[in-house]
Amino acid sequence: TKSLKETLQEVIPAKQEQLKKLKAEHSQAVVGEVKVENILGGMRGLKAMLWEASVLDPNEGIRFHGMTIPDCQQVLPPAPGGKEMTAESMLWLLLTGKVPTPDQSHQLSAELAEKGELPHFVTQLIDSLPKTLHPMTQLGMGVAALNHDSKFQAAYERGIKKPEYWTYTLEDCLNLIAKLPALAARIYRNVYHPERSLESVDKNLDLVGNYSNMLGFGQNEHLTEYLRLYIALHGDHEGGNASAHTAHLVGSTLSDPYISYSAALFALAGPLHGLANQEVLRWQMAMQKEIGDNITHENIKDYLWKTLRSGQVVPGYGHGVLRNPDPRFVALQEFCKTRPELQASPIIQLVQQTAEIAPDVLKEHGKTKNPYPNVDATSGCVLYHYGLTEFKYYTVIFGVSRALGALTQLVWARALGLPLERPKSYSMDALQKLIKN
Ligand code: NMX
Ligand code: MLT
Repeated sequence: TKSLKETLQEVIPAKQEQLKKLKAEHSQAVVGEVKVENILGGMRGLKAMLWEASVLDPNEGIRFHGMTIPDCQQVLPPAPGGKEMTAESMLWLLLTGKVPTPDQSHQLSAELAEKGELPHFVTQLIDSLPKTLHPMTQLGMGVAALNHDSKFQAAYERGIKKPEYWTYTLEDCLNLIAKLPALAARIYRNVYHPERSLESVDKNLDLVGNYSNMLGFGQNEHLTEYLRLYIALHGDHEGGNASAHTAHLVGSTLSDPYISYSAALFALAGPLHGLANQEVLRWQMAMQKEIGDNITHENIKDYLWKTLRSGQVVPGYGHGVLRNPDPRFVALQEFCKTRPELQASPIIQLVQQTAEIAPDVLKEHGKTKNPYPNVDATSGCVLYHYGLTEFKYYTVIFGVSRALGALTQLVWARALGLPLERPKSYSMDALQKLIKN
């Protein structure tokens, strides 16, 4: 059985060749134009980044190396005894473009579990932080601190050559992904359950099996399976989303993967991006409190209008690229349908009812280009139902997941020798001059 590194070694030369050819034969080809609206509008729609592992279609959603979510659910190996694809099999696909065998996926699980414990100084650092510090800030700090042991940084200081960059980057990326469950679970324990002891990494479990176990939910196989699906699905969403883009930008300076991904986590921690999943639960609970037991179509509609009239966004709705319901939302909703206890859950029912009503309200409101739910509209309610109720923690789980895609691209950026990212900016005066010319 070929290892992940051996598989990558095999696929890299063809990709390097493809890049060389693109540069040699098509450097001057035009694939779009830059309008003033792109510059003023957060670069929305601008075709300006190379990103290998996934491409987002506005109507049909994400494809990982050409595969839809249902395709992945069909072919990516689950954990022993489980049904949902594992984080490891998604990582393998993202990195190599190939579907791993169950053996390869389990080998990767074993490799990650082997590297999964945190260095002592990081546990000390995390334990010293106030419980009131947001879990995402703690996660970003812990990830940044792990760069103490960066192999890439040490090798760069020694003076390695460019073709060697990717191997050290890969080593750092795998080390980081391996340690994220212990780090994220420690933050959860410290902030919400300081009385609990923490499980150590079990060498026989997959990454998410370990994460669930360390969070204290190891006995709940349904929640563990949900987390597997959640973490695989949130892994990558092409390159332009704020967190992935941040990792790419920072990584392009040859910052090591730890500090590059730490920066990405702070982009994820904004309410227009990953923090929306925390906001959705907070908002749905406030809705439930206001409506009480009398949950009707009209009451939900009124609450949606109240939110919009107060000038706030409806969290979990809209998207920078998507123009249809997010297929990740659909896949997580399908998970709810397979289990009677989830279908009977009041919070899950409320999320479902809201998703039926909100698009029409948002269309009538007339501002958002996409009135449909994104993944954050539903990702938290299953966690809540199964007892992971501390929604300020939810973005941390997204942060554990997004490492799969953002770090994959760091490996590819180094393997392809991609340059420092440095777009051109203009002041309004300079832009006006440019328009006149
Ligand atoms: N509720 C109310 N207004 C909205 C919403 C919404 N859910 N979505 C967009 N709008 C408004 C938006 O604020 C903007 O208003 P204005 O012209 O006054 O600035 C207008 O509609 C046009 O925005 P769009 O071009 O449709 O959206 P954009 O690409 O700028 O932003 C989001 C995309 C996702 C930031 C935006 O839809 C939003 O704020 N959604 C709510 C927060 C959310 O769910 N974020 C999670 C995204 C997914 N993720 O995990 O990262
Ligand atoms: C994501 O998963 O990163 C979000 O859906 C936001 C995006 O793609 O812009």
